[in-house]
Amino acid sequence: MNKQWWKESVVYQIYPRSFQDSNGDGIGDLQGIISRLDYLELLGINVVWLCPVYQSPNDDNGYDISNYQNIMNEFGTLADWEELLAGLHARGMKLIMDLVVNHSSDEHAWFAESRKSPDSPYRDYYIWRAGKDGHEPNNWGSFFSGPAWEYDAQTGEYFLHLFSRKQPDLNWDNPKLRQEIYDMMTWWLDKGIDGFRMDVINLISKVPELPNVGKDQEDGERTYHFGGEYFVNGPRVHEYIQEMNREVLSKYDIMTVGEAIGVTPEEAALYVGEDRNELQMLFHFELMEVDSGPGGKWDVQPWKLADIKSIFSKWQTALHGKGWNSLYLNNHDQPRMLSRFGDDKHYPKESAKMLATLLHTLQGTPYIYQGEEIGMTNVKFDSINDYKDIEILNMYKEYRAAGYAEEEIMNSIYVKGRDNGRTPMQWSAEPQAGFTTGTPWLAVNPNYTEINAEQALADPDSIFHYYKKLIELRKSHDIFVYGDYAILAEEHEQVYAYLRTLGEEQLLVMLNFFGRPAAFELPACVIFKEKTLLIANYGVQPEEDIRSLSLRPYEARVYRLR
Ligand code: ISL
Ligand code: CA
Repeated sequence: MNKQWWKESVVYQIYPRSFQDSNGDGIGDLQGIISRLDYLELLGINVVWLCPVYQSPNDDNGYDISNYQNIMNEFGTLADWEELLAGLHARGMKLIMDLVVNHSSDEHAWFAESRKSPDSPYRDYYIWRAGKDGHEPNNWGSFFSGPAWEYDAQTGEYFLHLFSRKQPDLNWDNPKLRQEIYDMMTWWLDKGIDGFRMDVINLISKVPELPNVGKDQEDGERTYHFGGEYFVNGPRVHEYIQEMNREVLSKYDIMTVGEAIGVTPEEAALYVGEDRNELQMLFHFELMEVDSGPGGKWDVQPWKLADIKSIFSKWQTALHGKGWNSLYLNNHDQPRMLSRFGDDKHYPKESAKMLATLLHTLQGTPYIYQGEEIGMTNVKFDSINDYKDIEILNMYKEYRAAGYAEEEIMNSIYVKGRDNGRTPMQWSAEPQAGFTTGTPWLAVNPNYTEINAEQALADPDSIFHYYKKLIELRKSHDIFVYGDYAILAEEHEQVYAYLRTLGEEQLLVMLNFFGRPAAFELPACVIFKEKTLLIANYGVQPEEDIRSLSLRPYEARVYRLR
């Protein structure tokens, strides 16, 4: 087994805008994060992934960067950032930064130059094309609704934007642009950061002809389609990431994780294979799609345990000994995992702990998203006006225009909207959950009076303390990190159970995914002389026979077998 610090780490993701406000303007900031470092240290995490803190007009909350080498005014200064880095390092924690280089902001100096003239030396930093018959150059749609092209009157051409019109795609086929990015990455690494999370990194290479998706829409109104076949894992993506690795990443002892929309485990192995010299981990999206119907993200369907099991099993097996998994069930783009995969009404504590047990007992590096460790939930605002996310607001307009009922749209937003994960961190039962003394940029979830960190710290049986214990177990037992994985009783309709094996030792994990008891027979192939209970979310009699048992609602148990 190839031991690495980043395999043994637990990562905590911070969405700075919503973590802690220090000056009462309602926006989380760097000094706010600094004031909470003791909390992170207590939890026991090793690495902080900081979502973008660079200068940005905030069309997409920092994922539209206008200056990669400075800090957003609302968040503080470079000096504050240095203080944060030093504070983390002093406590033995590391920092990874978000790298958003599929696109920049349209307010970046490169784009300001680029749009001036077709002869600008920066023209080719972005993807410009002439229109076709008074239409966009092709029929690709943006991830955030509408076309993926914006007409720019100054030169009479269109530029490509896979995300918002204020996020023009960078042209990775231009070696000068690539060098600028590598220099910028080096600048941050030389400041002492410990790695990068790379935003939609598998979209950076586009098929140069930028072909239409499906048939040309000659007649009638133009419609826009997902053009993924021409930019997901595009033709030169591995060449570019290998170059980035050679020029930058390989020179440092760092951690890298790429966000990769639409990758299979086979494709993932090309990015994270240990012999590939690219990245170390990916965030894949298969689990994030288990509750989507044929209509896509907003077409909400119930998930099936069989799908969850088969997706985890597939990835655990495919990357074993070859690459490394990242383990997550929510982030700043996703609904809260407790509301999505657990039961936030009847069994919040039990189900949050059960899901945590899953994430911390598989092979891979677990990622905790802020608030997950205290059981934060989805939110339901009455009006669309209370929402702030560009994806939600654009989708709302599009679906309204297409004639969908208000109620149906709001329901999709309640279940899937990104603002579910972006409501302010709930620190205490004080006004605004202790997040701000002012008016928060996005309203606090009204359940903060019951669900908050202060309460969680005071209750020894809280979700927080359970996370802390899981993290300690992972740190003190190699088998949690390196053990190999075998699913048990695959067909069981209610229970997800598996074995992890390392040398003579085994871990037995049993998880009831539902709010009703589940009878479970341990398969005969599991043989042991001794068993020790390492962690559970209910009281368990140590002498209990585990060959045949009834698991309580959302019960989770982890045994060490010898
Ligand atoms: O899941 C999604 C598709 O509907 C989106 O929420 C998301 O845009 C996608 O997962 C890509 O995410 C990343 O890049 C975006 C940014 O808005 C997200 O916050 C980021 O994580 C563009 O930079
Ligand atoms: Ca602030």
